[in-house]
Amino acid sequence: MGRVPVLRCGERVLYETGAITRHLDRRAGGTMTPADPWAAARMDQVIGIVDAYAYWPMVRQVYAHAVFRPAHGEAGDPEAVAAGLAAAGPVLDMLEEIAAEGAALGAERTLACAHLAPVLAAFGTAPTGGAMIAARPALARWAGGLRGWPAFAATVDAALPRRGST
Ligand SMILES: N[C@@H](CCC(=O)N[C@@H](CS)C(=O)NCC(=O)O)C(=O)O
Repeated sequence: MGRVPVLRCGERVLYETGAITRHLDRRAGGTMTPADPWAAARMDQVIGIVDAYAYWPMVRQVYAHAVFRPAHGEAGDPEAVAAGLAAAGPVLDMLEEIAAEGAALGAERTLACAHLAPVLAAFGTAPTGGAMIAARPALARWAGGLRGWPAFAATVDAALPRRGST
């Protein structure tokens, strides 16, 4: 499909983010997958929600057109931003419900955190996106914790152009 990420391990090639993160976690002993079946199901549910409903509107429509393109001197499409913001609302509501239940949170980070963190961070750099996250208290707490996650903080600043930056 001409997409990233791709993991190359010797002769083997693996693509699809969820397959890559699950594979890496299993190789490391599964420390980012909860042992509790419901917590593991919530983790998988969040990964599914991000892939199916969140990535396109929140990253490819809102972040790409409100933040990334302008930061690179290209015009964003306001209609794409508006469509993305409209589609993001119900997605954030689903994530808020899961975050409020707490099963996907806990003291330890799960693969759901790894899947969700970059999408929330990108969406949150758009002003309306940040406000939409802030309006959902449990999700906002989750997003705040993810911003302070050392593994995430070590990569996000280099990866995400900020609005108004060059
Ligand atoms: N289902 C794939 C989607 C991967 C994907 O859409 N990657 C984006 C970047 S995050 C990409 O490569 N876009 C390039 C393009 O669409 O041309 C996965 O979960 O890995």
